Amino acid sequence: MSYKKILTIQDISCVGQCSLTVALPILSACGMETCILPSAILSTHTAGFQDFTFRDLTDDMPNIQKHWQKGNIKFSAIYTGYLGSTKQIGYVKDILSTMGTSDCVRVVDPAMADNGKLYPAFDGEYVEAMKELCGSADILLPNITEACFLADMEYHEVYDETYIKVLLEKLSLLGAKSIVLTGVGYAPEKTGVVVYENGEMRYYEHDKISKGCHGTGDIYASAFTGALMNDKSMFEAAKIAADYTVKCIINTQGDADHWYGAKFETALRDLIDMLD
Ligand code: PXL
Repeated sequence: MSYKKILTIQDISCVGQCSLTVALPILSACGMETCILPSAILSTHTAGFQDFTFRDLTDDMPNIQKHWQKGNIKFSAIYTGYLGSTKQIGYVKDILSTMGTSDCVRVVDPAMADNGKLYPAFDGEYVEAMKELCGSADILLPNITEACFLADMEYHEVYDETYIKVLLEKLSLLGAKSIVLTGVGYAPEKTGVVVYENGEMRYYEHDKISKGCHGTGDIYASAFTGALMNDKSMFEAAKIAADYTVKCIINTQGDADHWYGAKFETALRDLIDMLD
């Protein structure tokens, strides 16, 4: 594997183990030079903490991009997550189209919703803008809730393979080359991930840990991107990221004080072993 430079664009939640505080260490552990573009700075994430602060960094983005362009800085991969505003999505779209090397891989995690609901900061206008960003993705990485918002399909808790197939077909019309759909389970005690490539679905199923954790979408997307940039196939990367995320959840279970995130640091050694 050659040494690669990745850019990840998402928020800094100062406390809460999500977004950049997760992506930066995981991608570094995967052997990548990891550059960041913070979309916003929050005192904590928005899922369960009250009265968090929020500084939107939308207006800083064009100048940061211009500076990089002057220095001819390019990235082998660009991975986007939780963004700061609808206007910012336009800037991020431009960064995706101009800041990559000729073989750049663009991974878009449309981090905006879970469990059938949008996160508090987002609305229908944001969803419409996110649909546009999906068209710039080589790989789109939604959970089922996000996929439903993006494909204008009703969210169901219980579904079958036909529902997932229709969801992926509709989603692919937004223009992403491939889709990795997370949190897909056809039995109560199981979950997994569907990799949709060239119209074909491949499923990796694993045990569902009854109590999920906040931030696992970011852990998954970071590990997936890190594995992919280690020359793993999309399916192998999806599997490694799933196994790593499960390990993080297992290592967090049983600690009631740690309700806000997953102890992903405790399993970094396992992730590195999986890449070997
Ligand atoms: O993990 C997704 C995420 C990222 N960033 C912020 C969030 C959330 C989920 O709620 O609130 C600020």
